[in-house]
Amino acid sequence: RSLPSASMKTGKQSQNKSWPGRVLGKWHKEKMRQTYGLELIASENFTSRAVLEALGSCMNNKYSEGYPGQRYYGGTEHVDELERLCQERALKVYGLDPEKWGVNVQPYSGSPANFAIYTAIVEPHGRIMGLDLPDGGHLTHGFMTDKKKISATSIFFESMPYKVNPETGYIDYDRLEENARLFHPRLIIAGTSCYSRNLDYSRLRKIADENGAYLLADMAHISGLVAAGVVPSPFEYSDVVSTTTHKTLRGCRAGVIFFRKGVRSVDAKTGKETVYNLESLINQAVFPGLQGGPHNHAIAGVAVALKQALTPEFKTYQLQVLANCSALGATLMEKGYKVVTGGSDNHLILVDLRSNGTDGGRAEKVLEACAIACNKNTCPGDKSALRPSGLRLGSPALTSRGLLEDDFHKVAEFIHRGENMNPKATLKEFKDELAQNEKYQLKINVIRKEVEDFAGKFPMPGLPEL
Ligand code: DSN
Repeated sequence: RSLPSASMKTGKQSQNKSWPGRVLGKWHKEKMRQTYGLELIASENFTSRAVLEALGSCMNNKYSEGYPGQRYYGGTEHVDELERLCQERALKVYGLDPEKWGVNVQPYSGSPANFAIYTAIVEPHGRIMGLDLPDGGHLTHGFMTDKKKISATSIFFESMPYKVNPETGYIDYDRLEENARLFHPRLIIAGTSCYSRNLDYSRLRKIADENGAYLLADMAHISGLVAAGVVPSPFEYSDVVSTTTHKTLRGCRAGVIFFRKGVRSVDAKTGKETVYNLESLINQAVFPGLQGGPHNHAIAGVAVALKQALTPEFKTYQLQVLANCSALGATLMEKGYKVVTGGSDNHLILVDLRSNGTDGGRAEKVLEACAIACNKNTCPGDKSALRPSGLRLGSPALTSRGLLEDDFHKVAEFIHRGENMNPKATLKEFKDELAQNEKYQLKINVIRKEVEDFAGKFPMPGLPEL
């Protein structure tokens, strides 16, 4: 594949001759951007044609508030079958015994899934502890600043974050343990949005138990890696597990909640058993608590993705995601970049640009101009979330296009060349230069053209034109 009319200034990509006679709409341009660019956003992926066909199916048309067998609408016999199939596959993919685990496949995405869990098991203004957003946590894990409660999860619940050690970049479990003893959380969240190391679920379970807290694992980023068994699974240690389905899992955008059933604990003295009641609490919180009709087309897409996750090819893919991420990190470190924690156990790395004299905002924009998509991110110890020092880079999407380690060495070269374009400039200086200096534009366009030629050689999963 080549992009004959590549020009970032005119957007002439939309006139590509390979789609003759079409009035190309916005999504065609987006398809071109995805095909001829390098997608390194760690939370993104390219889903399969089968998933997109399920997502675009007549399942979109059906209302079915309620759960299989207990709906508020008629004509639900097929969506009942679909939802049950999706539930069965979700349990099977993670090797869960249906006697001990249940699953809700209706959440619209990860944020509503997490809010439903809090609604179910944390009373209003109950206490939660999650990894702070600037340290690699997610908004929905209770994010707030000293000035403002940002996420609704910090408005309706009391949030005390835990942090990474700013020197090492690893989670400071000792401090979390100490703070939990003072804060007495109802829920501890083991989940990340930008953390390149495996979590110590056993330690988190111990801290939760000491405080009588539930442990929620939000495995959204790593759920594909967990499904393939290539990173540690959170299920053994967790009471509840949430995930999105479109990141490493490679499905369509949706959310899933797994919850424990059966005995929660046995009193050492009396032998009295306490039983989980998460099933009814969580199902009620999702519907009718927070959502209306389930998105049956999304449930269909998830069911297809889960079937794919059961194949040997899926495991090969996930192993390649890990290998590619290591290759990317290693090449960047060879070129003198600082990678937080010195590497990665999973699908992402965080590059700390402070020693390069630049920041993540400028770096993101330079790379965007070179057709490389990634995102700025705070690094451990950053003082301002508005001017983060790092870049988050992930391997799942490009691995779905068939790139291997050697290709990721080339991707690292492209990143390095882009970053070397006026590296000390601020974001504003870079934007001014790009807007006003024709020679500078030409230099960027040379890199962009090479990136487009390189990226265009790899196949793109999904529907051919859309
Ligand atoms: N916004 C996603 C991410 O980029 O990590 C998480 O929901």
